[in-house]
Amino acid sequence: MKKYCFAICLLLCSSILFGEDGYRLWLRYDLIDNNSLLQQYRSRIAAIQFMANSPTLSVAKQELLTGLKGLLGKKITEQNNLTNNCVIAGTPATSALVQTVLSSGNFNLGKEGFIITARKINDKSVIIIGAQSDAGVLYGVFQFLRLLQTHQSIEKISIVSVPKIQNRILDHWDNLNRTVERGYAGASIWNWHLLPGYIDKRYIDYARANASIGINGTVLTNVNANALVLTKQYLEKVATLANVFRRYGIKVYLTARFSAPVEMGGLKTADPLDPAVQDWWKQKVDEIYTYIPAFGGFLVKANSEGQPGPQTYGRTHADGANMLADALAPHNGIVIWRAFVYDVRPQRPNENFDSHKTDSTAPNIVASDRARQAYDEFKPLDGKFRKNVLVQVKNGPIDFQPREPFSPLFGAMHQTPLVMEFQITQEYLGQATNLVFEAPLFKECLDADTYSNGKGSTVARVIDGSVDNYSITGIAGVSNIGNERNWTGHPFGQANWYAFGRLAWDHYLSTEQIAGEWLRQTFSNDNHFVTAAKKIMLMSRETLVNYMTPLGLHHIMGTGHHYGPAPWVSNAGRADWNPVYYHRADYLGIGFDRTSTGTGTNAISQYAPEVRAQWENLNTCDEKYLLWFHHVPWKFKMASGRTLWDELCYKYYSGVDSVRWMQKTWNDLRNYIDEERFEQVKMLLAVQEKEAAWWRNACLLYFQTFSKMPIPLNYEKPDHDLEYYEALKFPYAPGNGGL
Ligand code: BDP
Repeated sequence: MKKYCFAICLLLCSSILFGEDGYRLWLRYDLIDNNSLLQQYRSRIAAIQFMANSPTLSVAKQELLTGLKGLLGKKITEQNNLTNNCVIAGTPATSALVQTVLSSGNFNLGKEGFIITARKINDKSVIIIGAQSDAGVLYGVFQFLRLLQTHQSIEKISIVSVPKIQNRILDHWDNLNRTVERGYAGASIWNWHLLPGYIDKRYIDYARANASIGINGTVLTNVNANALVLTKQYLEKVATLANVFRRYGIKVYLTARFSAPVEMGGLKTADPLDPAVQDWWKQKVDEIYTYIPAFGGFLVKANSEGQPGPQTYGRTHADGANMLADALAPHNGIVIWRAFVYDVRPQRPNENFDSHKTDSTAPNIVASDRARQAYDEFKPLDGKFRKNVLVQVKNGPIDFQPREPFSPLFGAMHQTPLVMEFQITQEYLGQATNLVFEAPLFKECLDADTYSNGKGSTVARVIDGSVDNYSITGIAGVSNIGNERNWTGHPFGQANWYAFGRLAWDHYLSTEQIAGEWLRQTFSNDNHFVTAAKKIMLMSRETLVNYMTPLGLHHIMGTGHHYGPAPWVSNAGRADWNPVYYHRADYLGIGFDRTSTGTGTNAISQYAPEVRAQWENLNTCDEKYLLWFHHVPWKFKMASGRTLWDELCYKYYSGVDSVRWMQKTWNDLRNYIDEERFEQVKMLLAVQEKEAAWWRNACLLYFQTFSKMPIPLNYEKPDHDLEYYEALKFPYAPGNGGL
């Protein structure tokens, strides 16, 4: 009996320890399940030669040993001599062979690049993982393990990989009380209360995961900043995290609350031109570097959504950024100043649009197109920032919507390095219940041509510095990580963290490749599984656009928590927080006229002529952006031959149909992966199907009150009336800050 209990306990423990709960992310390193490949790998990788004389090389070596042991199912020995089938890893400083190989070619690896190459040296077959820096070796090791995990041939391997963008950063919107603004995966992983004494294993696994995809920076705190993090008590905690992360090549950044000199320094002002304020920041920055010698710098949200900033004192964004930049410059720190601003022209409190008006020429439209504001404010400041200031721009001109055209700022700032800001957390993309693979959204923006310096000036080439020769470059993703066991809530949320890192390293990678790699490492290398699951991933973003905001609609979600549809809302605190401000449905039609015609806001003029030409004409505008740029009559004839109203119905219905297709496809995959994650995804897809139908029904019933046209009869009927949807309330929807 005792024996029996013991066996059960063992079984339970091992399933708890080794169950597929998602904790291991894409770094599972399970035994290669293809026998002939396993034999090939085993014979090719008999030993390693790896002199690890630094913290970074030590973790790289440890990772290589752990990974190989798991994947090959045997302990790998270490060799100091050149032996056959050895993997040799290092820098010119730690390995003479690496030095010889690197100096034999013109590799330009820079600070972080690496090579992986199969060579014959003195008759011995070896694989070299070489880099100029320790971090480069670490990235090379992870790439090598990725090749094995995804079952690639390593026989004639020859890879040279160099990141295209220098600063590849995760932005955490984590508060010091461990709530996460727009976080849907539990509490913040930073356990401030237990820091600095207690180092949670998660910090190490977080760093490993980031390093494995090339992320080299982390902003620990919310852009809606709390000055407390700049106090000694918190800096000690930050220092502990920074120490853990440094060996993985990751720098720590903090958000700086602009009013900190008043709030914590006891000064009367935070005016950036006041010498006492400048001095306060200088001293504060010097102090930070005593705790965190490799501190990256500050991320700042100023004069936006109630945050303090230089305009509070009649100064410009450049004045504010430059003050902080001067304090950071002696330490090689940088300032990342956000362009997400829309406070400058405060609107009258009751300036709302009455969407039931019979004409669409409401007053103040021109003055208050939020889509224009970042450009209007920042374009005049181009050239006025210090060398160590970067301006961080959200991918679209409004706010991380399911689809937006790229922000016009990407084509406008020739003298200021721009950082791309993507939102990985799915605030507007179904939060943690919807399966949405974001790589297609990221790529759509990165591949868009700004024409800012002739054809081919893509957004990606602007931010990687090749269009305007920026000397510093950056890309940031707002994190979707929390303390849920699987990090991201939805198991497929991990793919978005992964995709962000991979694209930040190399924006030329295709969405197919990223999805495939991730699936193989995270679930299975079975080709049938990968092909089917990849299809689900690749269609998921367009599917979501269809059931939420097709044809260029945007910002029609619930107030505050942003959960679910609420196109009817017209009473939010500011005009431009209201869905009716954005869709402008009336009896004539629907959409926001941003053209240069009399009724338009002329936001379109912020783009290069070649870009405008794609969107300016109602009859030729890319239909993806039709209602973003035009107010379109309900009976307007679309490319499909349908009226606009029928097309809108068609899109909403096809969005829901696609989710059903995703469900069906997933159900067929039961036998290919573990029960645990299969069931999780299955349940979440069922939730997603309900939410998709809810979006469709609520939006169409509401817009129908203007179009007065029927939902075509061949479609299933909405299961409730409009009043029902309008009455739904979600007081404790997550991610909204409130406790
Ligand atoms: C909006 C979020 C808000 C953020 C803001 C920002 O709803 O919580 O503070 O973006 O980026 O989308 O600053």
